[in-house]
Parts: sequence; structure tokens; C-alpha cells
Amino acid sequence: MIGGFLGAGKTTAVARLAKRLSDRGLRVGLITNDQGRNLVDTAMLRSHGFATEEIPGGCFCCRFNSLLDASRRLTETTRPEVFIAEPVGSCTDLAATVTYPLRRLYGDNFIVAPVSVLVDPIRALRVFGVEQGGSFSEKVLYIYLKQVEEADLAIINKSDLLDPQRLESLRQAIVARFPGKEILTVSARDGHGLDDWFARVESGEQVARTAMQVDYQIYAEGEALLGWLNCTVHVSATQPFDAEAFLKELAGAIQTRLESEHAQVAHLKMTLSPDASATGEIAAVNLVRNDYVPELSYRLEDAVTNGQLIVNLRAEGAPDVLGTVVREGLAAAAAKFPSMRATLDHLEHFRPGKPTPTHRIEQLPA
Ligand SMILES: Nc1nc2c(ncn2[C@@H]2O[C@H](COP(=O)(O)OP(=O)(O)O)[C@@H](O)[C@H]2O)c(=O)[nH]1
Ligand SMILES: [Mg+2]
Repeated sequence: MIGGFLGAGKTTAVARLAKRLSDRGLRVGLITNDQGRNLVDTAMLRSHGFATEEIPGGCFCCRFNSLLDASRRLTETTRPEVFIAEPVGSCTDLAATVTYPLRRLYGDNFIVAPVSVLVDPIRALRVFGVEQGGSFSEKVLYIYLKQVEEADLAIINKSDLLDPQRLESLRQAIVARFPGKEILTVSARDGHGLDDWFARVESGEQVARTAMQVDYQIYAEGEALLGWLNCTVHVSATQPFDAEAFLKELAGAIQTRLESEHAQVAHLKMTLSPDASATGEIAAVNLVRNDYVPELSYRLEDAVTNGQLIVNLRAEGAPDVLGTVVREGLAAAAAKFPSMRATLDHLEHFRPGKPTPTHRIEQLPA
């Protein structure tokens, strides 16, 4: 399982690990998870050709049986030797609610590897109090810190963004808070540190400790501060348009509006899949902080005339505000492309419900 807060780089890392394993001839099954459906992550991982199952409508801990169902479906289709699961980025307490129950109930079927928890270093420098900058409110930060606390391996990702000095001060801040924590520094993007990390993940079984204590009241309140929005939009134009230019325009339009609503973005991700693509190629754009530039993570070679746009937005803000922000942003961005029509097919926005795990096991028998 590769966890971590929204936008930390989980999906990017899952794709890297999956590729590495399949290059070695292993069959890999991927499981994505979210509070909503129509996930950018699933679209992205499938575009790489990996067998991917999506568990929508709640986190692994609250939908434990769906996790097993997903693994069974993958087993029927591709018989994976390795499953890689990406939990929802606002989820914590994974040992007690997912890996320990999996080991207690299905220990004959699975060996559970150490759980990695990724952090975005710029976000983490703020959360751990090393640097100033826009961040979330206290109860959201409670979840963030609980995620790092329970990590078997805490992974500082995106090392390409920081100089060694800032990385070292982050490492020290994490150790000061969680003494003895095993920390690795990697870049899922440029590959730095991945060999060591993946070797650690593959090296053995998660060590069974006493699971951490979690205050489910604060956890629930923290989750409820996060607004989620997923939507699908059909985009068409009489003249071919540049998918990247459109996605960047849209991300910028949403970003400006979030900023003026004082809604801290956790992760905005969008993909555009051309209707006529034979190869399944997509364009994707991401934004992981208010004060950042929207980034393209996948590109399309050719101009597009029509396609499906998926928008997944998670931010600390009221869901209806996010809805307005996205609708207005979409209208503003489409207006910049003269012949474009953007038709909203489906939009859902909500706050995640109270986490109520299917199982909670604090300790495995020795
Ligand atoms: N600079 C940099 N960006 C990264 C790295 N890993 C992921 N990202 C970017 O971070 C954003 C969020 O990544 P994603 O994998 O979707 O995060 P998730 O929400 O944790 O699954 C995307 O724009 C990625 O391209 C990295 O190692 N370096
Ligand atoms: Mg993801």
C-alpha cells in the first residue's frame, strides 16, 4: 500500500513501481480508491496499460470487503502476483483497519509489505513548522500527521524540488516529531532513490506493532472540512485545439477562483481523453498547492477536436463553493477557445462521511 496526503505523488509512484515489477515479468494488479467515482487516477493508470480496479464511494478501511472484491476481480482477469493499492489521500489508521485485518483474516492469501506514506516536501515543510506558507486548518493537519506517524516507511517525495539543505531540515523535523521513523528521500518523477525504496518495500512483511491511537472525532471533523468534487465534461470544437493549453487555462481559472474563496487546494487533477484516440493517450494537469503553477504530467502529441474531460478537485472548502468555482472556471476557460463547447455530463460534490471502519484490530497475535 502506498499512502500519503492528497497530491503527495502516490499515483505517480504506483505507476513507477508497477512498471518496474512488470518489466521483471511479474503480473501486477492496481487498486485505486476514492470517495467519489470517475477517477483521474484510474484513467491515468489504465492509460499505462495496467490492470486497475477502482473502489469508489469510501476509503479502504470503511469498504474493506470491496478491497477484497477488487483483488478477486483482478485475480480473475490477470492473476496478479503483486497488488499495489493507493488509499484515499485523506485516510489514515490503515494498519489497524486494513493491513492487520487483512493479515488476521486472509494471511494465507497475502503477504503485506511495509506501508509507505509519501509527503510532498514543500507541503510537509509547512506542516512540520519548518517554513511558512498556506496550509490547512488544525483538524486536517491532524490527519496529515497521523498518516506520517503510522508509516512503516516515510517517503519524502519530489526531492527534485528542493536543495539538499531543505530536504535535510525536513528530515530532521520529521524525526524530531516521530523519533526512530525510517525516512527515505525519493523523486517519483526523476527516479532518484526509487531503487532503495522499492527494494525495502519488496524485502519483507510489514512489522506488526501496536497500532497508533486515533481520535475518530477529530479525524471525522478533519475529513469533513475537505470538499470533494468530481465531474465529467464533454468538450468539442469545430476547430482542433491544443489540449494542454486548454487544461492549463482551466486549471488557472479554477486556481484564481479558489484563491479568492480562500479555499486551500489539496489536489486538483484533470485529464482530457480524446474521443478518437486509438492508443488511449491522455493529457493530464495537476495542481497541489494554491501558490503553485499547474503542471502537465501527460501530454498529447496532436491537437484535439473532442474528448472527455475529468475533473477531480479536493480542497479545504464548502462543496457548493467548489461546484461554483469549477462551473465558472470551465465557462471562462472554454470562452478562450472560440469554437469550443463544454457540456457538463455529471458533477458531484460532497464532504466525506464519518469514517467507520469495517474492522479495527490494534494488535496482531505474535
Ligand atoms: N516535481 C515532482 N513532482 C511530482 C513527483 N511525483 C509526483 N509529482 C507530481 O505531483 C502531482 C500529484 O501527483 P499524484 O501522483 O497524482 O499524487 P497523489 O494525489 O498522491 O496520487 C502531479 O503533478 C505529479 O506529476 C516528483 O517526484 N517530483
Ligand atoms: Mg492519486
